[in-house]
Amino acid sequence: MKNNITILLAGIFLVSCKSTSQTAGVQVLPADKNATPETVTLYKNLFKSREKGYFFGHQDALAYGVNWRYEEGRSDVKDVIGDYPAVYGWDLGRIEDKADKDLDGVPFSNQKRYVQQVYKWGGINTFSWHMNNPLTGKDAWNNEPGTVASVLPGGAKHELFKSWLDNAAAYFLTLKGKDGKLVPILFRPYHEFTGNWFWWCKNTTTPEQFKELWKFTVEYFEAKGVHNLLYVYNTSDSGVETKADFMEYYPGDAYVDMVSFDIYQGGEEAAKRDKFAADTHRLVGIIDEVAREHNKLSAIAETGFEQIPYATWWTETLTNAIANRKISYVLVWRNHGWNEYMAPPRMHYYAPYKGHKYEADFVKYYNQPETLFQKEATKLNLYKK
Ligand code: BMA
Repeated sequence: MKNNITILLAGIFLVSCKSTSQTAGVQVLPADKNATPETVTLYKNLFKSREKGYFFGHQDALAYGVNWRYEEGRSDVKDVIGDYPAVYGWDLGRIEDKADKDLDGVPFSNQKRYVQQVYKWGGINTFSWHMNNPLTGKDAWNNEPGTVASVLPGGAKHELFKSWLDNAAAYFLTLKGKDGKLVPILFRPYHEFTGNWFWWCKNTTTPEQFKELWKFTVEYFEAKGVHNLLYVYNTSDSGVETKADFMEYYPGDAYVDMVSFDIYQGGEEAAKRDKFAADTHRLVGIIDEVAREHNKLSAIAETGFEQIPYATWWTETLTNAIANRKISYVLVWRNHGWNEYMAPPRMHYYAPYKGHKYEADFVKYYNQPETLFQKEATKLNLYKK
């Protein structure tokens, strides 16, 4: 009897520990201590919504799709399932030069309207930045050694780099909803840094330089009064075998709100599919563990299988890879359609469109209880306490 009571008391203790740590998760605050009330509320609600499932996201979802561009209210995802994604990815690339259009041709004036529309629906906006190389003036993929050193304080391109951050800051401060509030943004700078294809990647940048770059950026935006950002740390699948690899360039809990990775399936062969599934599963395990240990959110910030040439990619490959891990969202890359600039020129898209051979599988995926799209996001009232 005494033993039974001990077991019972131990059980009650364990249950209460578990609920305390979950509550602690909900109580954490964004890295930016002056984050706007809506940003804080979104952050807290994202912790809660993990219990319901994960949001589905699509890059440039409202701007264009396969065989269409700039049709108000249209989205390839919506054409297939009758609902929009819940997360909408955008890119700042070319804001450096105050260009009219982003690097993929979307007018910033349109992008801004889409961001406002998403906020009105109660969806989530996320931004990456394929920032040009400030040292050479070429694009983000110009991985000239020494570029990061050149933009840090004391570097030859520091002032130029700051002027680019100024342009981004000014733009972020124009993203206001009809309610006059700044739209909260999941901001994912210096993405995929464990690869070797961007100027901020680890092949040309030391951990100290990367951390300094990251902290400088966060502090610069804060000093400019930009308080509607949640900061998303993001690796590629490349270069990350272990949790230690994932954390090697981590700038610290005070500068990060969400941890994430990008991964793409590279081919149709069973071996490629199995590799994608195994790598994704392992990486989701790593971000899940890091998120728990550091009280952060986690996500698959970019993924996809170009043209989705596989009948059950959504309901089997991707679903099984995520399994029962608690992530906030998974976002698939853009539906450009025919892309003559790619080598070789080809159809470039990652979400299905109406008429896609395997769209039925996406409908099944949509109907899974754990995948959350816009209608669910609207119900969750992510910007309300
Ligand atoms: C790549 C491709 C490119 C695009 C870039 C940035 O994956 O989609 O066409 O310019 O992302 O969006």
